[in-house]
Amino acid sequence: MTPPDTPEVAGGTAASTAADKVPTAMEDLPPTIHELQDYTEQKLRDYLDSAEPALEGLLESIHYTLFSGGKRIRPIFCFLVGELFNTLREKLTALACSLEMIHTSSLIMDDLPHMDNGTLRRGKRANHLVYGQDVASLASIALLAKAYELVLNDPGLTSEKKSIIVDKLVRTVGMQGMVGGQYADLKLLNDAADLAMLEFIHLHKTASLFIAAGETAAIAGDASDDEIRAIKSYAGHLGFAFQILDDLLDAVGKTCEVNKSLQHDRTNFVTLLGVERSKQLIEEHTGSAVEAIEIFGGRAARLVMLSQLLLRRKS
Ligand code: GRG
Repeated sequence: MTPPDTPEVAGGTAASTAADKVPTAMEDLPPTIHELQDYTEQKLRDYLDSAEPALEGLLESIHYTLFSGGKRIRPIFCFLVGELFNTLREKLTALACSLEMIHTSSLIMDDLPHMDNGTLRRGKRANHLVYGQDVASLASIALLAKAYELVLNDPGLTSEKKSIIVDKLVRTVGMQGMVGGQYADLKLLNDAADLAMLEFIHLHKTASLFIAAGETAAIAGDASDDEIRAIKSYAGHLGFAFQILDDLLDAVGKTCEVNKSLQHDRTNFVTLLGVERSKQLIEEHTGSAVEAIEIFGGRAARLVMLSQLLLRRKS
């Protein structure tokens, strides 16, 4: 199955450095997914550690959403891609946290009344309902700025890689990416609710950050162009499967299970295609994602596992 064209991205891969490779001894077996979540959580806390006392309220608003039980899927994906290229975890830490900050920034903004007007996120009141729209907006922007800052100040990446990676992240957030997808969702969907429009929206709103996570992690790991293409294809299919399942959970889930505001009145894959076809599409995209990484053989086992985990998620 072919995913729609990926959003425009710039730059290429940088040259390899053998010093960045991890040993492959048995005692260095890859950590579990749960451990990657904990690691990400701790590093996010470290990165946000020091703040001007006067800004305590802003920091509290940031913490409120950043540490409210997110699944950390994008950082996990980033680390698993790193494992594929034997990249030291430390070398991907800033990038992984940056991806989670971008994601969190988008959730806070998405919930604002003039956007999706969400009131519940991860079983808690939306950020703006606790801290006000003014503070929530600033928290969203601060997280975005912090995300770029992390990568730009990462001592583990060369200047060339920093600039390639930040360029990709900026484009992923901007008009060619999440902002463009959100605009289409808010302003175009109701007048042109067909499959092509829906695919455009979800490619830009959701899949683009998955693609960026995989691509930037692969670049940091000195992957070849073919390898990067394979990872991007996997990520695009994964992003679509993820979003269609999100729509399915929206359609058939209960608020108490999904833990966020449900969008029953919105056009989505399920309202357009029905429950059965949506389930089929999730399976198809997951299958295509796995196919895309066949070039890595058994080394990609944990990415295959990730796609299966996401297929079975309930929230
Ligand atoms: C400020 C970055 C930024 C973008 C502005 C608001 C906006 C444009 C885009 C909205 C993007 C958005 C919220 C897409 C939905 C993606 C999605 C399916 C989120 C749910 O992801 P999970 O399940 O969430 O990984 P958790 O709660 O586990 O973190």
